[in-house]
Amino acid sequence: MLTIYGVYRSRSARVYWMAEELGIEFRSVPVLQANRLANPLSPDAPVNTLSPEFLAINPMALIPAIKDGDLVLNESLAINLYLARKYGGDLGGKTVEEDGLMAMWTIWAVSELDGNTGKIVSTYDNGNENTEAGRAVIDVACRTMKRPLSVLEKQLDGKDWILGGRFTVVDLNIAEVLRYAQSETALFDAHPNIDAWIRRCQSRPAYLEMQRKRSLEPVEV
Ligand SMILES: N[C@@H](CCC(=O)N[C@@H](CS)C(=O)NCC(=O)O)C(=O)O
Repeated sequence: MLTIYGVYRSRSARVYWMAEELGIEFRSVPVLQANRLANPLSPDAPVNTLSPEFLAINPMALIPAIKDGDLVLNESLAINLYLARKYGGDLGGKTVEEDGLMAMWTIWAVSELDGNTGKIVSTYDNGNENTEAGRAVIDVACRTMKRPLSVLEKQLDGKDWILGGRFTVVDLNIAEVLRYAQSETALFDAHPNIDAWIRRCQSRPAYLEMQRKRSLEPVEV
């Protein structure tokens, strides 16, 4: 059975959403981010990204990670490409060409968006979105994403989904990366195709189920 290491309030949500889309049985092993704990190495700390048992799974000390049979993988979006290929049917590529496009869009999401959306979400999480310094971080992140977002906006012109005429792992991966910027509503107001598409992605039953489970997780630990 697939094992997912992580917590819903993290980039692991991407993998939990994928598992819900696939409808496969999975086991979730809670692993907290070490930076949410005052003393992650104390003997009574909950299992976290610096715990020796988790470092044996992912020496990068980051969630998510998965174990599927003998295979151990980390990197959320790569995990999803693997799950789509192995269990995904229409969620994965139907041809080698589609596989190529899925790899391209996913690597694009990591290299052009993820660092910036990560800065936006952490500025909001730290309550700094209205401070001068926080605003400056958000503005730079939004400016840096201008061209990539205009490319995605064009790609979605007249289309419900990014490629293949159906919802695929690429929609899921990019929607999850962009979710971290969703508090910055002006960004989405300026890109109506992206705005409509991300709402379509986020109204899927599997997404709502992931969010339901996420809402059961404590915000503070
Ligand atoms: N590129 C990695 C990034 C993973 C990552 O940054 N994970 C964060 C949680 S969202 C983490 O584990 N942080 C550990 C910590 O902050 O202590 C991926 O997409 O899987």
